[in-house]
Amino acid sequence: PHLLFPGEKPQPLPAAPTSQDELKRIAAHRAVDLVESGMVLGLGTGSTAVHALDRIGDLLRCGVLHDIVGIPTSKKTEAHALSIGIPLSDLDRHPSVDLSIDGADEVDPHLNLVKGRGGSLLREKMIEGASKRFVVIVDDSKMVDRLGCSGNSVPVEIIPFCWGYTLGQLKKLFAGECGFDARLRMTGDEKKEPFLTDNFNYIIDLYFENGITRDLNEVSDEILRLTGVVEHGMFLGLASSVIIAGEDGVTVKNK
Ligand code: ABF
Repeated sequence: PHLLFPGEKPQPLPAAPTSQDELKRIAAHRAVDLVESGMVLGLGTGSTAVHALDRIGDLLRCGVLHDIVGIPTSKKTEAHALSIGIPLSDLDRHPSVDLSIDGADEVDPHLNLVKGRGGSLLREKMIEGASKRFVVIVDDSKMVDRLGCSGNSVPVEIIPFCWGYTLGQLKKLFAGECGFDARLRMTGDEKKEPFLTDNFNYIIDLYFENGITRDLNEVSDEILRLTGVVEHGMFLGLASSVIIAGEDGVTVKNK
């Protein structure tokens, strides 16, 4: 069932070529079709998730949806959701989330994800992990054969205390990997200040030349075992469905 404003006609898929942002919007709107009044929603972060937020805001404003509570996965999402009138809560007050909708940086054939290029991976993992259903929305450029092989990083959130030590520990963990690199994420005009997450932590970006070739769960455990590590951006087995928008249409993959 498609959620439509009163009098709104279902939109046919636009003729190709379609911009990447349009594909993100199409995937996001398809996910919002799953939202029902009364739900507790995990609200994702990023340029794809923002289309879902805007749609939910519009549907609330015109009364098609009501009694929605949103749990934002970042301060940026919190500010945007408030600006468009989505009532907000948190996991303390709503520990069980009905549905989370969020983007991803990479999706592998088993629906494992890399997330966190935007730096919000910790709150995303807490909220999406607490969700009965987690729907990922992507354009087809995010689909990969193996996590870490798109040239983008696998982010790891660490505590700032002695970050150089933690960086060294992570480098040691992957010393045998061909072409592996790990770098502290920097920000600012001259990229001289460490990027700070919403939780006042740092991010170390791991780069794998050929993607992660070892067992993902083992790699996850090894990273999490390092004491300075808070969380990493591999979301293994968490996604219930992935909605992929491409120029040929929308594909939905379920776990
Ligand atoms: C967040 O936004 C992430 O975890 C991921 O890093 C990113 C995807 O961003 P976009 O939709 O802008 O490509 O959900």
